[in-house]
Amino acid sequence: MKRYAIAYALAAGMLLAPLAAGQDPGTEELKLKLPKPMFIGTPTNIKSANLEVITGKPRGPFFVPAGTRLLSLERPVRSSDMQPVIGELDMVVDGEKEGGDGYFVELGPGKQWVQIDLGASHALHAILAWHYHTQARVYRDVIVQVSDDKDFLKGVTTVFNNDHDNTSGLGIGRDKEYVEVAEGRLFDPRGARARYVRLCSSGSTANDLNHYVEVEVYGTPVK
Ligand SMILES: [Ca+2]
Ligand SMILES: [Ca+2]
Repeated sequence: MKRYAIAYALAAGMLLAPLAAGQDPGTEELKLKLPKPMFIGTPTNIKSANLEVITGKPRGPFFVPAGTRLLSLERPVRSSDMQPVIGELDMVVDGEKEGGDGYFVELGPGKQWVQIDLGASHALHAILAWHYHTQARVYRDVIVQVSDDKDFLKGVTTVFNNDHDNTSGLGIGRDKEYVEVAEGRLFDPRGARARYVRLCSSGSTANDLNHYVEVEVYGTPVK
């Protein structure tokens, strides 16, 4: 076999590699390590004004550009509450996602945020958050923003906002509230470029405190 023939065969083989439904060429499925579910079944007793329809179905595959990797592991974390009620801020990015006591950081009452510094601007392709998944609850006013400005004063892209009545003052959100589950919530930043990722919340259906088990940010370097 001549060299160009081998090259042709390799190229053909790559083109013939099976693509999953809904997958674009040049993408791959985002592989996640998910924690054990802490409750079974579909919660029916949660009342909230802006709640999405609960299906109880798993998320299904999510595709990201080839070469996407986890950027947030053990990166520096800042917060509006630098002295958490329970736990430490570095628990947000320590890779531990299990439910239960000892795995979450608890921030003070009302509106609070955590912010992860990725060290450099990246093209972001997935942001996952686990607030608390030991019991079914809905966190209020969940807003996910990214920016190259550590103070989020300029160049801010809002990835998700379910503050439908603008209690946070960051603008009316069009997204729905959701019930926390073990697979976490995936937010799609659609390639937005940023160094910093900030997540806001304002208590939950359980109490007025704010919790994070883990946040994961996936992306690719900016060339
Ligand atoms: Ca953790
Ligand atoms: Ca609100």
